[in-house]
Amino acid sequence: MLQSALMNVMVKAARRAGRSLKRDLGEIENLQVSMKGPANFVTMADKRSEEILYTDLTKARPGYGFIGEEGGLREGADKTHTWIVDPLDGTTNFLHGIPQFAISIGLLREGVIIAGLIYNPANEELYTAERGKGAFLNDTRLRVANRKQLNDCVIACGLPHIGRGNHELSRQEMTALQPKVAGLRRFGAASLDLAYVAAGRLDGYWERNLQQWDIAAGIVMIREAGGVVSDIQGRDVDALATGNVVCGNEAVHDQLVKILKPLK
Ligand code: 2AM
Ligand code: CA
Repeated sequence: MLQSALMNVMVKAARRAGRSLKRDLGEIENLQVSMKGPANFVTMADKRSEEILYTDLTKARPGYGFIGEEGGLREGADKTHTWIVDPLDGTTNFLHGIPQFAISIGLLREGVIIAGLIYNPANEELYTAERGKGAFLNDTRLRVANRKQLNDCVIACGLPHIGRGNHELSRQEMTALQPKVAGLRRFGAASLDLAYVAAGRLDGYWERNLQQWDIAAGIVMIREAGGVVSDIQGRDVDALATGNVVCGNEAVHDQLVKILKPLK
């Protein structure tokens, strides 16, 4: 695959941050048994990853703004471009030594996501997409799955955890979907769920209460793989404002919106 200069920059930064996360994951596996537990250590791992990404991306593209989960917005001189970065998506998985976590980098130009990268350093799966240039897993071009009947589909979701979101609404969603689909899944890293839909592994995915860095890269990934992504009301998600997302091929997306939208 011929990689653009921009994607080269993103890949290099992600691989360096990925090495840092992988080292830290190894430490966590030792810390699991300690009394204090690994929570503080994970926060450090998260921050280390973000600083690597900030340093590398800013060095290669001086002036671009940077929004990171840990450090918030760091403005640059160039107001048209902003990196939207999750240095460790799937934190709870990471904390438990479950190798389902990722670095997610999106690039916003004048309100439109033009490039995305999602990288799981645990298995070295690297998902990349640029607007108009397709989506890839490593060197392989991606295409969303073709299944159109929900009862053939494996659909992933998010579940709000303790103290967050609307648990009753989440149960209503399960009740509505469970009898209609071949399987429901809950993996715990939003960026990878989106990447899996782009790769045709999952037929669809929805989740509420997300942040822009969880989904920025995944949105362009899904679109470049021929899929459809919106918020649960069916509205465009480029603004990244609503924090909820539903996606799949067009047929699956539309059926999911139809089922989920009326639930309150
Ligand atoms: P995180 O691991 O970076 O926090 C899990 O359902 C997904 O929701 C993960 O991608 C997780 O990202 C994301 N998420 C976003 N906001 C969250 C929050 N306040 N609490 C837990 N998970 C959150
Ligand atoms: Ca996240």
